[in-house]
Amino acid sequence: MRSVGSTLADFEQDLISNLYYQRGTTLESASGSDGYQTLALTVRDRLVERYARTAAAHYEANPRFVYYLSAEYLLGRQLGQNLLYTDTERFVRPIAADLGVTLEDLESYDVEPGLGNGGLGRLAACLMDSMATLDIPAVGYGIRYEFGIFKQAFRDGAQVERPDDWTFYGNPWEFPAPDDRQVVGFYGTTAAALDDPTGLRRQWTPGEVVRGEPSHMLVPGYGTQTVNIIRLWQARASRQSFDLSRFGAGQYKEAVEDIVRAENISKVLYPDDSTEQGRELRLKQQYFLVACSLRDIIRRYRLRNTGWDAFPAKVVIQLNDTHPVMAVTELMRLLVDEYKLDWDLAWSITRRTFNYTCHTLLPEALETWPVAVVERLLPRHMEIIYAINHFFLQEVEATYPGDLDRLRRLSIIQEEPDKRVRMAHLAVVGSTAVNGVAELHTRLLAATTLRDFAELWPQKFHNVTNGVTPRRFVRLANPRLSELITERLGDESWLTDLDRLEGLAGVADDPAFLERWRAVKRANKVDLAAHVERSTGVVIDPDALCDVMIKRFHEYKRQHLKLLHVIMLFNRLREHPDLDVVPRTVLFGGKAAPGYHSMKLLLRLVNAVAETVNTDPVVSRRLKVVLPPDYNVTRAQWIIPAADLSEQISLAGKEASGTGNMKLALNGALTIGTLDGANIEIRDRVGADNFFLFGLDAQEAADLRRDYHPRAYYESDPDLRAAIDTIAAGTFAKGDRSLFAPVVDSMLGRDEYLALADYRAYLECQERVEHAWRDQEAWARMSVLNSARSGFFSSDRTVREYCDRIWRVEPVRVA
Ligand code: OAK
Repeated sequence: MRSVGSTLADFEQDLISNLYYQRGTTLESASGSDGYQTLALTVRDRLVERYARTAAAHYEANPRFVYYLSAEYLLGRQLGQNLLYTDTERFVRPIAADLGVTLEDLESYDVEPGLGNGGLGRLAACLMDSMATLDIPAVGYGIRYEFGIFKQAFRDGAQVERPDDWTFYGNPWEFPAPDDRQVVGFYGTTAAALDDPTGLRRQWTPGEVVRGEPSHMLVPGYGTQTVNIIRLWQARASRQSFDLSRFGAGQYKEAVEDIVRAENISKVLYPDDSTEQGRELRLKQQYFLVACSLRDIIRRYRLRNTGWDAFPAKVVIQLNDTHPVMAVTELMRLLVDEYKLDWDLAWSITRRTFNYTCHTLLPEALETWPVAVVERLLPRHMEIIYAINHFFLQEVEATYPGDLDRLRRLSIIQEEPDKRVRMAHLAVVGSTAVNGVAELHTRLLAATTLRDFAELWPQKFHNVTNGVTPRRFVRLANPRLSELITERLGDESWLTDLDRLEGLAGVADDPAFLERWRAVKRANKVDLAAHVERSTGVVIDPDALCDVMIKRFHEYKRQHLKLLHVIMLFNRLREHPDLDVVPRTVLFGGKAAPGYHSMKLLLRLVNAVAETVNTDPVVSRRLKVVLPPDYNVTRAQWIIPAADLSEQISLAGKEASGTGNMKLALNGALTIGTLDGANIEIRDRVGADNFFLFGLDAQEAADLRRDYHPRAYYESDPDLRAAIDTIAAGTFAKGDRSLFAPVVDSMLGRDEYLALADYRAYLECQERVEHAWRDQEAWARMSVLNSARSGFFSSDRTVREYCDRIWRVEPVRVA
């Protein structure tokens, strides 16, 4: 086999050849898109070679593999990453310059695969990156949604959702693997298996069958030869689905009905679940992912192993939250019904194979499925769930004889008010290890949400604090800072050993270094200003404090608390035009779920406040508010390097971890935050002096919630009252008092997440921020210390902890 060369000349040669033979065009007639696709293919060739060597090394070593099952992956753009990981950017810049284009022009064609909603999906991508970097044999499994997370646009300030047709121009980064397709069944009936006296083995005859077709994306490690893959499944109708006779009879719609139904399964990321059909489709998606992936895992296992005894030694499956939890029942079904293992052995294998990561504390985010729906869609799986539950409750009964209430609380089946399957319970029962994603989160899981389980099986519960990949979120996002760090530390080894950032602490008092640190931040802010102007038309001042709140819009995250602060500043500046306040740009970024009406209204209010603030001749000299549309991984990479202040202001006890908080701290933003999620661990590390803490802690919040009267805060705090009254008066709606009335009503009525209770503390904390900002050198020092002491938040550390404590896997070096 011809191998790709490593010189500039080889690279150039391959570009020409790919342009001709893959794109079928010439230099003279190539479009911008041809240029991008050609470059992508040429870089990809370099990865393919490593992938082939990785596959060979893995085959040879027959190691224990990590299989990561996740309904979401937010990978971000691939071109920049793959240029970095193949060290070919140095070739591309001069070649592009010769051709009169820039690398940035070419990158603008690189479409980010938006196969996730937020934190959980991005974490999956960071962990995959770190696994490859640490040479851990791993495969990620997911769904190849035809339409990813919707594109957010604003019409009259209101969010409108546009479909994300991310593969419209083709995706050069994936390889279809039709030979590895799988067949998946749904619906149908079950019957007793004739050869099984226990009644535990049964036979399922599905009523509908679809194909799962895989393609894979390459996941290279940084500074190593390993290239792992993420295998994404797309649903296709089985080949018999096209009804030729109907088509011939002119019944065109009916002829393709089955095809449409099958292909709807992977049509869109999390379809609207506010209708019965929508909910069933979601469960169908989950099972589709699980069924295809497990068959593939077994296929891979059997390439090098026989029998089932070694299965849990060779296969560890990590469940990314509850979405893939049907895998527990599917593995049982495969082992018992299809491979004829007896129940106890199958159960022992299953339990030793799975682990479960929980990513939430919100009760409404804990999935449950109506028994009736599961029974219809997956009749055999429902029987298996009942059987698992039966044996599990026997175990509980033996431990706590006669404790009926505990049985009811622990049961996988919820009985009241309607019968439902509690997916988190199934996950815990079917797993060896269960982990939370930050220390506080794990503690609260064990004390509240999963308390009975933590009492029953304390040894099952672990904490693995999240992390982020420094390759994407420092090196790629912030090349200027990376260069300064590398120069200071002497080499680039910090990119795979992030604790080395501590070396920066030694120069945190060196005025010359601080000057350069500030110059980097300012240059990043100039870049961000250009992006903001392009996307919103608003001109922002690169010397203003860049105050960012970027995350999904959710009430518990409390974007409205930030907005109340903004409105207070607006009121003050209008009243006292000469007031000496720190110039500030408040940047929001984030989407609201299409059916989450209160948050969509809040987005609209943010836009309305932005419009009013930015067009006020007096106020806009010191304050700007922007909400660039369609926040995603690409935009995160533009915003994070420019941030001075990171808003992490969720109500304590609600944010499982947060990972944006880590990305921002690593890039030298100072955090203003509550004692929530990983904020606590960030503060512990960067030092209380370098972190702006405010607000109730989790215990205080839980106590206050029991008897809470938001109106009392409104009535006793003139600033708060003025801010809320400004909204109520229609100031941001051209005098219309009704448009934003629901926002006001929700704050004064329930204020579910205690924003009013934390308002005063937040304001005072923002005053401390202003005070600190006025001493730019001191601020820069705090900024350096934030980066220097955030090395712990590398996802490499996270993956090492999973490897040591949960997965017990060893690296396999690829030659
Ligand atoms: C999504 C769906 C269901 C349950 C949880 C999520 C989710 O995205 N959770 C987020 O996961 C991140 C990664 O662990 C955490 O950092 C966020 O705090 C959490 O909200």
